Amino acid sequence: MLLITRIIPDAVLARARAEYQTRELRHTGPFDPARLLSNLDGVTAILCNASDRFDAALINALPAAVKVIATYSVGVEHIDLDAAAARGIAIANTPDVLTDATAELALMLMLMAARRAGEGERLLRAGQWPGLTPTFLLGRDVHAKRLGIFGMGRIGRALARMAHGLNMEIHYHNRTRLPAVLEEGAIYHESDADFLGGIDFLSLNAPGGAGTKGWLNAARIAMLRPGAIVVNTGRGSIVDDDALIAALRSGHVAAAGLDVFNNEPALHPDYLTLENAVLMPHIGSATVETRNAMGFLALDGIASALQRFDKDQ
Ligand code: 8YV
Repeated sequence: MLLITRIIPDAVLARARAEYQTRELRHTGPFDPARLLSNLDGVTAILCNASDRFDAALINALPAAVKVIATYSVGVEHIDLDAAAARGIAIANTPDVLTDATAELALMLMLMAARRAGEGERLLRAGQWPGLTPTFLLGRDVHAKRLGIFGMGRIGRALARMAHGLNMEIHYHNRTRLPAVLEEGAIYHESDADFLGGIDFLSLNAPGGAGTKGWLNAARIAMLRPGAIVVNTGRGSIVDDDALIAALRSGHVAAAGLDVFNNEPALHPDYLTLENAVLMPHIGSATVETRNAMGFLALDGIASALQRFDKDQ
């Protein structure tokens, strides 16, 4: 039996029901481990979401029959991988199929933040457009500017390719330098200061977890050029919210485009007071095509894991 924690696209649910007996929690809001644990009789596979935290305590409480947890996400920092490995529980995620959709959203946030699109829309809807003047709602050019990508993985590289279309110069900072074939001309910076001091836009595309938690802090924000624009479609945990909010208030960071937040969905309330923050509710991969593809890939991962388990019996 396949337990599905959240509401998933109809096409994916239809395939899941065709392939498995399903138990569908259709859970919304904060994850409820107790509810999950009380619904696991007969379950061999779980399809969860990035907002469902499978810590060691929960994984150790799972019945022996559970052989695979598939997450409807590329990120896996919500799952204790060591605990799953110790239990012999396979983990499947959904890489690649969401790369371009997420990169598109990062590009959208760069453009919206630079061109003050959120402010413009709010002004129009509030009936406060004063009409055309040469200085009304001036933003900043994006074309031919310097884009710095923190986390030059699949999504970061897809964003770089899209930014080339705007004649942007690409810089990046990674744990390790990429081979030239993957760099595609992007300029690698080993040091934070070199990286942050030479860019106009910073896009955060690194994964979450302990290795990147709080990376964009007050000290690194101070290394950015005055007027830099920050975009985050990676994980909210990368950002020190208080530091970014202070920089947005001072104008040192001219604008931010944020799709991910610490403590989602309870984002830091001060973001809501900032006209120069463009805010999206974690919709990086949220297109019909991409979420279907993610679901099908997750089901493929479940099938592969169960086949491996049966073969090993
Ligand atoms: C998920 C995400 O797709 O893929 C990830 O890591 O953060 C999101 O794009 C989303 O959590 C699915 O509901």
